[in-house]
Amino acid sequence: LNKKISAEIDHSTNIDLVENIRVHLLGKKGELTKILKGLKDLTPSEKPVVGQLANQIRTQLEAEIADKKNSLEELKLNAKLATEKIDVTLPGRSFQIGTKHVLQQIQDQIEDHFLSQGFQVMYGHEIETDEYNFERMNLPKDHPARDMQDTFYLTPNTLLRTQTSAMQARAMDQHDFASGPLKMISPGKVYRRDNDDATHSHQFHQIEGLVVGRKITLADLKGTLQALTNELFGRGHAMRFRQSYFPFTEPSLEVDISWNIVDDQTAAEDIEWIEVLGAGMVHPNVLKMAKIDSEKYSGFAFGLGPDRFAMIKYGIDDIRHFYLDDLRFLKQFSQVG
Ligand code: FA5
Repeated sequence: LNKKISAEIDHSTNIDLVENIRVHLLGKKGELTKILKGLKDLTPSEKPVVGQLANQIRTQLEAEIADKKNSLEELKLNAKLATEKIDVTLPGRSFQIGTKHVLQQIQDQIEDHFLSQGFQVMYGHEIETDEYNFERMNLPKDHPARDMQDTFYLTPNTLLRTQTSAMQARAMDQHDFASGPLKMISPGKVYRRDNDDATHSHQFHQIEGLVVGRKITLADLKGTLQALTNELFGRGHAMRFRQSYFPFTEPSLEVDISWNIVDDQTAAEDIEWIEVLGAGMVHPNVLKMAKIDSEKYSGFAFGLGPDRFAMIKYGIDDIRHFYLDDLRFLKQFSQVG
């Protein structure tokens, strides 16, 4: 029996077979177990002989089974390690890392500039009420100047904001003037039913600026805008102020920046201008609607188009490039900013 089983154990190729043998032999109804149980029926002289032999066989076979199990476990582990082997010399897989969109980079630069000048940054809502987008900006329901900004209405009183100026009144409502002047910028997306072309998009960005305090003048506005453009473009691009009209500012002006680099020698007709922002002194009606005493306080405001700033800064001739998600275009800006 013991030789036969030894051979069986030796030939077993997996742990289940070895376990089977163990159960057949040493389990509750196993052959050896039966012999051991049968000892009690033997004669006193047979008992010690058979008992000793059976126990010896049991010890031997148990050891063989344990050895076999160990070696089979080891084989299994080695096979597993072989298939899961990692070749650390293989080159790694590279991941595509996204970069900040060029428009976000320009917005960050402008925010940083104004933060350094003591302005706070306020983010508004793309869905606005007619009240804040128009009425509080001195544009009552039937005002003809509403046509200047063709609007996407959602309901008769809610719309996709056409200008970040909608944040002016919200900022004035929130500010405690006893604590000092209000100085804020408000960047974000705006929407208009404009026909898309090289310099117009139906969805674009604006950054509103608003300063309200004592003795704020047009000179402060000009200085603020000059400081921004100097920092953003260096001094090679010329800047000009033109008289304009907005219902919420008086006087109003628009600012153009030269597309090309110019100096004192450049002839006026060789300068290519692009309009980048509207601005002016806050209209007394706008202050009044915010319950601010227009005798005591004055302010300036501007609304600039960062998309156009980016076009000038990086020499991009078509605004639509920003919105087409062409990676060949976008990847060019992975290193700047
Ligand atoms: C306004 O939206 C005024 N809210 C600006 C303002 C604010 C004036 C505060 C006075 C005081 P305007 O419609 O001109 O104005 O737009 C301002 C700037 O947004 C433009 O100079 C231009 O840079 C940009 N812009 C306007 N329309 C588009 C468009 N369709 N696509 C891309 N940029 C545009």
